[in-house]
This record gives sequence, structure tokens and C-alpha cells, in this order.
Amino acid sequence: MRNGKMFLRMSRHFLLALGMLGTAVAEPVIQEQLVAPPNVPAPIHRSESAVVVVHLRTQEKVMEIADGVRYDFWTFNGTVPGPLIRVREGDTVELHLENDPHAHMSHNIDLHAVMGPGGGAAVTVTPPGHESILRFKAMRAGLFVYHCATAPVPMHIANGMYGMILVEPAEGLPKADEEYYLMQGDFYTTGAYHDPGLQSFDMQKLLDERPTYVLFNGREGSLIGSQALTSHTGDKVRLYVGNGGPNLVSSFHVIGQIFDSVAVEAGSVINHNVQTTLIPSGGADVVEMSTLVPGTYLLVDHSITRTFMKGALGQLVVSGAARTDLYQGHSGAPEFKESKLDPNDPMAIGRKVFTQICSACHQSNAMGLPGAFPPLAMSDFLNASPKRAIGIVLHGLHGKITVNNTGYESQMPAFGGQLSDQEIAGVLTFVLNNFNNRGGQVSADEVHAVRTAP
Ligand code: HEC
Ligand SMILES: [Cu+2]
Repeated sequence: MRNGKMFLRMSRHFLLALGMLGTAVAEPVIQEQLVAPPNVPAPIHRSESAVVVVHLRTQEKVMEIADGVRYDFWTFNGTVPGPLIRVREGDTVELHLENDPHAHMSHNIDLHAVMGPGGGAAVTVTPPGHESILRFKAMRAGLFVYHCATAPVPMHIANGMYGMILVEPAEGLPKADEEYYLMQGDFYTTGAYHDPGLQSFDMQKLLDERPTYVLFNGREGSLIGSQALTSHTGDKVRLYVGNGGPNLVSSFHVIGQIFDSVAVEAGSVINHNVQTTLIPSGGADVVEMSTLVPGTYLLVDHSITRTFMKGALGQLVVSGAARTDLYQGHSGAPEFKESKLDPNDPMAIGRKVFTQICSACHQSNAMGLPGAFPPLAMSDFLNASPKRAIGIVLHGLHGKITVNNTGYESQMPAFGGQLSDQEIAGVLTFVLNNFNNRGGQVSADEVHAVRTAP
């Protein structure tokens, strides 16, 4: 059986190779090294075309869609989106599509980089436990979506079956200091937003185009906290941003930033100084920016309900020297106590953590944002129990809470992986002693005790 399958594969391989004989001179054969999003394969430095062999495996897999919420995703290579494939214009892509033997149905692939009927879909229909091979020449440079095109197509896409292929122009791409890969997608669960446990797919919500979640990279919080994208002031950051859909068009925006350039719809028209760019469903944009001021920038869909009530939120954390010459302000709300603090002082550590992390959501004046982020200023919730706040920073928080008579039902990511005991002690001490809170101190030992509690 096993040998039979091997033989079949080899003979198909051989036939495909034969088919190319008429045209191809001996091109080098390269095995594509795939990496998981938001990472991107290394830039291409070849000056000749090659045959690039890519292995994708379709896999149905239960994963968290949000903290405490699980969903039966259908994936390419176990991630949403599937890995970014990176080839050079003129390369021949030999795509091996294998379907997990444990899958419940056939899957296939339509790549928008293919010029040929169905983009590869019809010739890659692959039942569980089988493999299909598609060879195509990447004729046009650009950033292209790929997705499963098995009926019902919207359902396969809604379950996470999409990714992108970057076809670099023959002359290569200009250098960027950081490159990241993200895709927006809309998800339809039977339960409401943040209903816990295993959620199933809701066909009626899909038909109504009424998603429960709108997410970057298939999971709420996938680009937040310890998983945030990072950069340094002055660096050129390039984002390969796609939209898997299946239904929504994204109004992609980075709060506090202007895109230096946008390859509109990932084509050859370059737009400059763009605030918000539209990314069609089944389309992509390449955006580049270089930040001037350090801090945390939020990646959002500026159809903003999706960001604050459905999960489409990511972070770009930028390090570098402060630029008060470019950005400075004084809010009328309760102020920080302005005092010179040495860098080993818990309050100095706390101020730094607060400005770099907490202020992105709770705002620099700690007043929060109505309907989304509760205030830390004069917070009865915080002042009632600073000990409880240790657990919140370590492990995150979701569910209904009431702060100063206002209800919030949102999600705070966990920071236990990113922040040390000393930093958490510092930030809580800092918050307690500023913004008209009641004062008090949280020690690193107390944080340690909560962290290691069973
Ligand atoms: C990505 C956004 C985000 C970031 C960053 C963030 N929080 Fe929160 N935080 C929230 C949300 C949302 C809630 C409310 C969660 C809910 O509704 O269950 C919350 C709730 C809280 C609460 C309890 C409610 C209150 O107002 O007293 C405290 C305390 C808190 N956060 C502290 C912090 C601290 C300290 C930091 C920085 C280390 C931080 N948060 C960073 C989003 C965030
Ligand atoms: Cu599929």
C-alpha cells in the first residue's frame, strides 16, 4: 500500500517533469523553507529562476480563537493564515498539497498568483490521506492570496483556509528592516463573542455576513503583548497584509502612524502618506512605514467596532529614544506626579511599563476608552483589591466587570510572559500612586507568589 502510493507519487512527479521538458533548461530545484506567521521567509537574492518546491498540508485542528474559546479551524500547515510562500517572478512553483489522513473532507487550493483556470483548484482536489501536485510558473510579481476552493467555499475560508504567496519582482524588493505577515479574517461562531468553550461554525451568521469575530491571524491577541510585532524608531517596517474574508473588506489602519507607502491592492501602483487602506476580501496590500516616536502602535480595522468589539487588534511595539520635539502633550485629566526617578526605582520601572504597554489601551491619562477599556484612574475596581490586579496583569482578564458604575465586557491579554515580577510590581505601584488612586505598594515578592500559585 505504502509502496504503491510512493510509486504513484514518483510517476506523477516524473510525468510532470516530462511535461516541462520542452521548455525548461535545467533550473536549480529549491525546497521552500516555510515559517509560521507573522514571520516571513528571507528575501530572495537569486538572479535566475528556479523550481521552488513547496509542501502544504491541509489540517483540521481545534485551536483557541480567543482566551478560553476554542474553534475547529481548517488550516494550511496548522496555522491561520497558512505560511507565506516566497518566490521570484519567473520561478516555477511545484506545490505539493497533502491532506491530513485524519481530515473529514477533501480540500484544494486556488492561488491568485496562478494564471490558469481555477488558479489550481480543480487539479488539487485532495481527499484525506492523499497528495496532489500543482506546477505553475509565477508570471507576475505581487502579493497574492491563496485559499481553499472546495464547496461550500465560504465555509472553508471562514474556517481559516487561506494564506498568501509573495512573488518578488525579478530585480528583488528594496530592503526593509523588519517584515511581517498578517491576514484579517471574519469568523462565525454559534456562541456570542467570548462565549467560552468549544464553539461551532454558524452557517446562518455566515449567510447574514454577521461575524462574531474579526481577527488578525486567526486568534484574538495573536499580535498583542509578548507576541506583538516589534521595531525600532527609524526602521523601515514592511507589512504584508492580506484579507482572507470570506466577507468583510478591511479598513486597515495603524493608530498613530501614517503609511509611507502602500502598494495599493498589492499591485504596482504605489500610494504615499496614507492613513487607512482598503484591503478587499481575497486581496492584499503591502504597507511600509517608519516610526519616529517610540511606543505602542495599534493595528486595527478602522471599521472600528470590529477592533474593539470583535477582536481585530494587534500591536507594533517600537523602541528608541523619546522625541518630545515631535510628540508631547498634557492631558487635562489627572496627571502623573512629575518627579525625577532613578532607573532602579520601582516607580520609574512602573512608569516605563505603563507608557510602553498599558497606555496603549488604558490611555496615557489612564482614563480608558468608553465601551472598550476601563479606566485605571480613580478605579474603584483596582483600589478595592490591588492583589487581584496582580492576577489580571499576569493572566489577562475577560468577562463582565464593573468599574466606576460602568460595565465592561472586553478582553485584556496576559502579560505574565512578557513582564518580570519586578515590572508588574512597578507598574501597579506606579498606577496606585498616580491618577488619583489610593496609593499603596505592590512588591515583586507578592507578584511572584501569585505567579507561582497553583
Ligand atoms: C490590549 C489592551 C490592554 C492593555 C495593553 C492592558 N490592558 Fe488592562 N484591561 C484591558 C481590558 C479590555 C480590561 C477589561 C477586561 C474585561 O472587560 O474583562 C482591562 C482591565 C484592567 C484592570 C481591571 C479593571 C480596572 O479598570 O481597574 C486593571 C487593573 C488593568 N487592566 C491593568 C492593566 C495594566 C497595569 C496594564 C499594563 C501592564 C494593562 N492593564 C494593559 C485592556 C488592556
Ligand atoms: Cu478546504
